[in-house]
Amino acid sequence: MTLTLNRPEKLNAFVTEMHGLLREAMAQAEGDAAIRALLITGAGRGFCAGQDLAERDMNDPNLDLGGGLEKNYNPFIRRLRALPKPVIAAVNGVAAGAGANLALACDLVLAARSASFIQAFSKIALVPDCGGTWWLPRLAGLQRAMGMALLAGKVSAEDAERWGLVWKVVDDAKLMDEAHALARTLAAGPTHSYGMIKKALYASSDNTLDEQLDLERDCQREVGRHTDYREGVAAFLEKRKPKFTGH
Ligand code: T3D
Repeated sequence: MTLTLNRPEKLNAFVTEMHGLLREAMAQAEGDAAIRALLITGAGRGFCAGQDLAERDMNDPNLDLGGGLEKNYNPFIRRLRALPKPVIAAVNGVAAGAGANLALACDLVLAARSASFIQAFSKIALVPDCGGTWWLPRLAGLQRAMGMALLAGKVSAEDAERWGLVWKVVDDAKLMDEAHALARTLAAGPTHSYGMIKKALYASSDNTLDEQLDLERDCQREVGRHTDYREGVAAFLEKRKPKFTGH
């Protein structure tokens, strides 16, 4: 399933209406067993410029940006990370603010060579959100996270790849072909075990080795009962390609 952020005239900056559409898309991705990979990209020349800055009422004495995160952004990020299916970001252009951190929330990030990542928040006196303060130091290290967050500069796709923020940079013209090919490959894979891989890897940075070994044991016990495991081993022994059902 492809989810295209579609407000190209404003670089797909988020407005409230988009959050409703994102909720519907997530419900579909979660509920439909035939959907075995989710691809997120942006329409036009940008991926997503984050929150639409014109949408907030600066004269509202009760303006509560935390409330907006709690209601819209945080549930979306949590659902993306918890989706037991691979999520790919195809970053086709600039990804700024919440847009950058939405991309980083995805399981694999493909970036067009001309794409860029901007932790734009401090330019408008905000702090990184949508999980940015959690995964920037984990992916890129504390110095680079600090530099990106304090200086809010543009990080090229190539630097982002070198820093571990991005799986792969591809030529602009090839981005969507590569992204669709990757999505098709993953959608034909052992979806149930992919879900377990996500669970184990995302838990790892908060676990001790002992806790992680226990988690791996539990995950392996579960996937070992799945028909996809039997199919994978049978296909190996019969020297053929496996046909995973994923569910
Ligand atoms: O409020 C809360 O809920 C708190 C949560 C916040 C989460 C956040 O995401 S905060 C960070 C918000 N994003 C930004 O601060 C980025 C703002 N945008 C930019 O700095 C630049 O647009 C870019 C560096 C991303 C791209 O620059 P450039 O030169 O390629 O494009 P542009 O000309 O600036 O933008 C094109 C159009 O999109 C332009 O509209 P116009 O003048 O042609 O009608 C521009 O105003 C609009 N646009 C871009 N980003 C936003 C935006 N409009 C509203 N909000 C935006 N974030």
